[in-house]
Amino acid sequence: MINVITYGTFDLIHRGHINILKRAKDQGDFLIVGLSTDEFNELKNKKSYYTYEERKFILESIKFVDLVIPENSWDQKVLDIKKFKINKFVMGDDWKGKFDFLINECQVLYLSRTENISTTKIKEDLKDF
Ligand code: C2G
Repeated sequence: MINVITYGTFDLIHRGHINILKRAKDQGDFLIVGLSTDEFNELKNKKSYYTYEERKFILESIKFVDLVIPENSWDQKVLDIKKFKINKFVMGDDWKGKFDFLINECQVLYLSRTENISTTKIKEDLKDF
């Protein structure tokens, strides 16, 4: 049983999010998503349209996702990896290198981001809609 984990805000779910979730799940058997809480989003200087509960509800309905846990801080990843016996940590390659310190705990994979889509782009495009 290969356990995979990834983290993010996943606001206004789009094909870029689905792509990373699908490919993360393809890396193993069980995918855990550390979902940024509204409070942690503030620390990330991110404001999400949907609340944590709404984003959690949406993520839990995605077939690639097996478990959603709250992401409250930058420092919880090592504990999460130990707690959930994680074998692979996956992030989009906009984070390349940023989580290499996890290499002592599990495999660290950065997968290519999906081009031409982002929550920011969606918000911008909707302004002119
Ligand atoms: N992503 C992607 N392609 C896009 C947009 C996002 O592959 N076009 C990926 C990101 O690389 C990330 C995941 O989708 O791996 C979630 O993206 P965000 O919700 O923007 O998450 P982020 O703010 O990067 O938070 O501790 C890690 C942070 O919580 C990551």
